[in-house]
Amino acid sequence: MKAAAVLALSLLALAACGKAEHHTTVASTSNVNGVITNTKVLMTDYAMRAALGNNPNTAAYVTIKNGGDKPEKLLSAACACAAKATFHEMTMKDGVMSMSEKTDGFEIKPGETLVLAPGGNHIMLEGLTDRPAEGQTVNVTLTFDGAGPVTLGMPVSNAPLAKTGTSEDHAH
Ligand SMILES: [Cu+2]
Repeated sequence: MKAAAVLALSLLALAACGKAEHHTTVASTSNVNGVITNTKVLMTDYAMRAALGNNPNTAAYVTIKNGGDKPEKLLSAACACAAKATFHEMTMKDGVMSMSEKTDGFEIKPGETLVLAPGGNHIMLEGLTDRPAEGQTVNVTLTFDGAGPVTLGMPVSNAPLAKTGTSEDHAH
């Protein structure tokens, strides 16, 4: 799996950060070849779906690995492009998939990975004030209880993440 290779590289970066962790109490972020590293959380495969027709909403996606030794909670998301950003959870009940708002955020245990991806749980951007279009990059800020706020420049696509299933693009 190419994704595993990316993760291994990210973990090396994380290990390096960990050694210097006592020098700073503020989570530092850096953007290296599309992989956001932070002292505690690693974010990959992030993207936003382009606004479609007159649809007032769209969705954004990200994969988050907790590389720290304490649980992290993804508390909220925000985008200047939308009136409101919420988390939506897809649940299968009696063979029917339904979408509901997850108001208490997502907990990510140490070593675990939260996947927000097309067809599954996602960040819902409601009441678009600035309609994201294919090819743009739009900032989304995620706030964690431990790692603090991290802003991701999300590439906008009509088919988000469709070609990044193996993350090869992120590895160079
Ligand atoms: Cu939704």
